[in-house]
Amino acid sequence: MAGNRTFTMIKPDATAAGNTGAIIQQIEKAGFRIVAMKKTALSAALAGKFYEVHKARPFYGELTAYMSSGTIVPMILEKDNAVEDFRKLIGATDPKKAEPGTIRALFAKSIDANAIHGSDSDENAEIEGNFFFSQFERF
Ligand code: 3AN
Repeated sequence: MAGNRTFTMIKPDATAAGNTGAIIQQIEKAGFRIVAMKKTALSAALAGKFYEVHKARPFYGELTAYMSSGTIVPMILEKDNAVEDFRKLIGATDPKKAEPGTIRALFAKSIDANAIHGSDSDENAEIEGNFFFSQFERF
């Protein structure tokens, strides 16, 4: 059965462009409830840890450097069928291929600076949410 929580983070390109509020509005309008949220930044080492599953990919160095280049807004979100519905809302990894109206089509600059992250499974949503939030930060 699909779970009802996912994890997201608004990436440095989107926070720097002043799109944090507009993106949160799209998320809430789509029916997601914000369970936890904060503004923070990752060191290169912590970004490396977060993206450890991509360690073997050619873009790993670029990705971790980029993700530690500015502020991010991580969130835990709740809705039925959260992981799948959220990935539909954000659109394809490459904004050029993202459906019109999706968050990446609207706000992403490139395949690496692509505005927002969305967990790809219930299991990863749990792991990623736990990476950023303690039980006392969830409401
Ligand atoms: P998604 O975030 O859509 O699940 P993944 O899991 O394939 O995409 O990739 C994780 C992150 O790595 C992406 N959000 C993007 O920032 C970056 N990335 C993916 N593919 C590339 C690529 N070919 N070149 C540069 N960065 C990439």
